Amino acid sequence: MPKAAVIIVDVQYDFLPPDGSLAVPHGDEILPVIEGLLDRSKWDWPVIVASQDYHPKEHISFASSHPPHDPFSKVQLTDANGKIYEQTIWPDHCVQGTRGAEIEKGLRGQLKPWGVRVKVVRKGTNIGIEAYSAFEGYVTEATDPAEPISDHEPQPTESPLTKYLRSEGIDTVVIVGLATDFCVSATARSAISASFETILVAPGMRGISQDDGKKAWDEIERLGGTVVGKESGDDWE
Ligand code: VGL
Ligand code: ZN
Repeated sequence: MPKAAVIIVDVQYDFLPPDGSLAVPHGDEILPVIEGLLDRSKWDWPVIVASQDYHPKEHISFASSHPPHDPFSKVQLTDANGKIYEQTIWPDHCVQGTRGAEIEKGLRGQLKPWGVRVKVVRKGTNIGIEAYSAFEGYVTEATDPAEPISDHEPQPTESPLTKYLRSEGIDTVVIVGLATDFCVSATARSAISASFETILVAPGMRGISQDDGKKAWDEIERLGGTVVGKESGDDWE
């Protein structure tokens, strides 16, 4: 029997219409899908993980840190090894301690009680490093609401989430959340690299760009993952 964890990526107010600072179009439509997935009378997940994009103020991914560049443009940055890379820059979002960073309330209610086998993974906490994948974050003992953490946590080198899932005997991950073309696809690619059987539930995710979201599904399938419910997922005009 496979042993599957569900990973809910970044279902936070700043990614949700109507007033998130980086609202994903139609992002709120995934809430009932996730509610169904977490219905304990239907499904019995041995592990549930919710990731939380959790940036310090002035994070490197914010356009406001790169004047005069506009949100959604790209800038060239230099990493710690002197390598130049391209980074899409965003409106300020998911700043630690703000409402926009909070996981959506209905979802939070369903995740209770936090603790054993229900974990929050926080990512993007290092001011100078972007982190899209939940596998680049910290497995926290966070309670509701968010606790403050240090602004300058170093990025973990080995993935705490991989370690945690393995310790629970998990071999399969079922992924939903926001946004398909960024954090969901990065999380799925990490999961595949770490040799987890990887399943995306298409109706439970939306992309910042609908087109790029669909390209991400193709890419995940090419890498060996599975995408279920494509026909009914993300089919708004
Ligand atoms: C995300 C852009 C910036 C995401 C996070 O959750 O997909 N996108 N930070
Ligand atoms: Zn972010």
